[in-house]
Amino acid sequence: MFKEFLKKIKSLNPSIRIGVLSHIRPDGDCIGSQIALCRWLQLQGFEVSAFNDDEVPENLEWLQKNVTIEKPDHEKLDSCELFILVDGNATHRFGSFEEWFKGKKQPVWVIDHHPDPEPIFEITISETGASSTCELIYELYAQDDLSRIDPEIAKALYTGIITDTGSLQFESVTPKTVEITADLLRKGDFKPNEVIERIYSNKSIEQMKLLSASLETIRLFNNNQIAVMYVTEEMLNNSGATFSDCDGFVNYPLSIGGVKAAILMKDQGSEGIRMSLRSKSDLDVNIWARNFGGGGHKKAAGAWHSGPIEIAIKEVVNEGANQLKNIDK
Ligand SMILES: [Mn+2]
Repeated sequence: MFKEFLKKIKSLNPSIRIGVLSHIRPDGDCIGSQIALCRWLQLQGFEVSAFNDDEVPENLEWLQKNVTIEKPDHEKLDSCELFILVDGNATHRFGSFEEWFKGKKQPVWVIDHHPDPEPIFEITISETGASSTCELIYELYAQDDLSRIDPEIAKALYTGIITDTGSLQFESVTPKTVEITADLLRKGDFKPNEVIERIYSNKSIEQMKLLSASLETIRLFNNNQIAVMYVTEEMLNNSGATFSDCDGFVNYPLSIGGVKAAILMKDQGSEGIRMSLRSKSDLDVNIWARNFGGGGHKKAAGAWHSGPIEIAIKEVVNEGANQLKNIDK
């Protein structure tokens, strides 16, 4: 999988600077894979810069030890001779980098597990069967030298795998995924609860109030097979929470018995409605989301609607119902 990657990277002059980017609105998998890849590159002797337009979420900040993720600017980007993108396969997922990169000549490589990568990269490591990008970065170490994985790297990779698989519960989890996490526990010399508590047990009272209000909005459609839940700016004001506090909310409507797919709609007023789509059936939310300017995986995707909320619910549910009809045929 990394044969060409390893051959090429080991032929580069190690004095060059490599820029590693994670996608906007970062999650555990992109931050974990970014840090573990940066460490691997540092161990090869390269100068490395880690970029993201957005702030690292508070519950992931602790992963930054020998690697600090910074906002890119033109000067910093200009100093890199190669870019590697992780956990996203289209340049628009990487914020201001896309605009800056227009007309530039530096090679761009990508390591990712989402379907349909843009055909523009010099090297594309695209494994849709992998649970997470962190699983792929572990594979990079495995194909080079597994003994390089120290506790910092192990925790970064473990965090990414755990957050991208709903704590090893999703369909994407294979025996290999579990074997990798076991090896990371061994190499990092830590207990699973250390990471789980840092990631999940730091919720705020504001977030709890927002969750409570959003649960009230759950509605079921199409013989109770499609669940919709929403969050509005007014609900944020009332609770004191922010839209980023909605992470994971979509799992509540999805967990209702008989529900095949769930949508969380974040109504951002004049900026439209940002949607998270989740499936626990054959309904492919990647295809569903593509009808609304988005995409992702079969079981998890994001999309957008111009609003207003009632129109969005109607149109999005209709599209999902049509797809369920086609599956039943
Ligand atoms: Mn991922």
